[in-house]
Amino acid sequence: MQGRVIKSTGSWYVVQTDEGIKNARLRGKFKQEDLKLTNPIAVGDIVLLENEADHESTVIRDILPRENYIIRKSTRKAHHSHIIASNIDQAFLIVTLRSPRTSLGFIDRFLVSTESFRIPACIIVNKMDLEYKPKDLDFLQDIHDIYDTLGYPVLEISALEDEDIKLSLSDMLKGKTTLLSGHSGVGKSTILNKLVPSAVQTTKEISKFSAKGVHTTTFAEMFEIPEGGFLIDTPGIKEFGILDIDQYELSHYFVEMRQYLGQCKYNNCRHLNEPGCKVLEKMEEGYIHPYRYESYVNILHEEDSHR
Ligand SMILES: Nc1nc2c(ncn2[C@@H]2O[C@H](COP(=O)(O)OP(=O)(O)O)[C@@H](O)[C@H]2O)c(=O)[nH]1
Ligand SMILES: [Mg+2]
Ligand SMILES: [Zn+2]
Repeated sequence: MQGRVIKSTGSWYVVQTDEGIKNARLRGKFKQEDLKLTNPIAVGDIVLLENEADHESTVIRDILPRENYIIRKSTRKAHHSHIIASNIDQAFLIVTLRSPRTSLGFIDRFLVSTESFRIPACIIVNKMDLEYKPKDLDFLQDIHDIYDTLGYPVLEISALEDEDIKLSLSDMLKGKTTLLSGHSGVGKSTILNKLVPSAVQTTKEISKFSAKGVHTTTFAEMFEIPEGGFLIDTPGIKEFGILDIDQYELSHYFVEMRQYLGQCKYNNCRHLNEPGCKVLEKMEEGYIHPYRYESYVNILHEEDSHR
């Protein structure tokens, strides 16, 4: 029997199968794509299940190769990683113009991550029902100017408007596994609860647990949307870290820089101030947005200081 892991507690897994929901345990060890992992199974994994002889319990026998996954450094074990979720079709970054304002730097970090994980990304500007000042609307215009042009769809919604949620989002979500991400307070839970009414209780329970300090580690959880598709909520994860991206590799994850790579004078160009740098030249000519270039430099330097 095959199924998809929709929840992990670390010791047992909730798996959705054609025969309904099964609670399964892990038996044995799996070889994992050369990764040192603290968790062998993650939400989104497709697994093979077997009933134990007593028919009372189910075990996970094997895991199918992952199409992709998002991962972060383990906080518990050095040189180990933690898979947050796998087999993701697209990632939605929920952003807001004000309270809290999502910075362009944060958006770019997110996009570097999704590019490195090979997951298509989309930017959802939420809380469009609020009144905004001209400077907030200028910021919205910047978001459109920068990301629409790069091929990252930018959508404006209000999670409080049922029409917006149903019409704008449902079509994009149908049949797909979508990761919801964004700063705390941007409306992720509101969106999730509107799309998956049965999730309400679950999210309440999780916050009740963590408030008491009983359940401090939060795991990603996957919810089935009644109209089709899955949503992955990652409580407690503001930002998945940029993991071991080589300084010469970073520019590959800036889609607009990719086409110029290999055209710089030096093949170990970091596109900072090297002579004959094609990326700098294109930025000066206006083909690369100065804000994006600024993010590139900031990420490069931050990553440098971690080395
Ligand atoms: N005005 C307005 N408020 C919203 C909208 N979406 C969420 N909120 C409010 O923003 C706050 C944070 O929302 P929540 O869903 O908990 O954000 P999360 O931390 O990303 O899960 C709550 O008070 C929501 O009611 C929206 O579209 N418009
Ligand atoms: Mg929330
Ligand atoms: Zn260069």
